[in-house]
Amino acid sequence: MPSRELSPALVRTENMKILEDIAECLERGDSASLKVLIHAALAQNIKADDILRESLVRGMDALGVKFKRNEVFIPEVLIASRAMKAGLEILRPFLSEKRDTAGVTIVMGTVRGDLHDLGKKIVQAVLEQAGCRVLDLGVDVPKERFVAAIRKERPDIVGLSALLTTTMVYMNDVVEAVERAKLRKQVKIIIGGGPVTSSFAYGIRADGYAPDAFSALDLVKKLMEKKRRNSRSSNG
Ligand code: B1M
Repeated sequence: MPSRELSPALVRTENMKILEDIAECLERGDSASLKVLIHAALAQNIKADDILRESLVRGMDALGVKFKRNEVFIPEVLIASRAMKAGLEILRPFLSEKRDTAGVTIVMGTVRGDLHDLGKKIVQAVLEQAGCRVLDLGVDVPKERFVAAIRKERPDIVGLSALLTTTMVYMNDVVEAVERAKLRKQVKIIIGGGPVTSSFAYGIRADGYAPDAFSALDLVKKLMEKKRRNSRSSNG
């Protein structure tokens, strides 16, 4: 009797199909179908990390291309953004959990003038799932609020996000404000977002750049490990 188990190749094809369908729902802003399909994908044991990467982020990128070509407009993008947030909320508890950054406090915000927060929310969800305590300052955050949050919360890391070429330059203002407040030695500053690059990060004296949420987690681990090594060597 033939086995009723699907071959690995067929499983992969079925998984690809559902991931593509979720991305399409996102592009259409069809939250209801997107939620159903995400639950179905999880029930098929597709990893939440893969759904996030291959469906939600990919769908939003495809919409971004259409937005640039004037094939879709702000209302459609806003509806898709709402669908993305709904999808992220379903995935959040299932994102891979490696609690090796427990106890790390991170203050995050999208810098002044910039209202894009979907990427930041994904970074935040991945970091929280890994055990970090993340304090989200929201969007359009002026440098003074970052400085005040460092004084109040004494975070290990400050994370800045920007999606516009016109607002990424404000990250430099935040770094300078933290330096002027004489708080620079007590925090690491990491940056990310569409137009940002590692050479830009270097240029503004940030401690690192991450292109996506999972790389942000790796960067946080690397910086915290370095901090631990430095404090061990200065203590002994
Ligand atoms: Co805007 N927008 N938008 N938009 N928007 C972009 C960014 C754009 C590239 C579209 C385009 O032209 N192709 C373009 C910027 C061009 C540029 O500057 N080079 C653009 C523009 C022009 C604008 C407006 C000016 C449009 C207008 O009004 N005429 C306006 C500006 C408003 C403002 O901020 N002041 C505007 C408005 C909007 C909406 C409000 C409609 C909406 C935002 C809704 C929201 O966020 N709540 C929106 C959206 C959704 C987009 C696109 C389509 C998608 C962005 C997104 O959410 N991507 C975008 C096109 C695109 O990026 N393809 C576009 C999905 C998300 C998961 O990815 O944000 O890149 P991303 O985050 C990633 C990484 O970047 C990284 O990890 C995340 C997860 O993997 N990352 C970090 C992000 N932050 C990080 C921080 C880290 C580490 C990693 O450490 C701290």
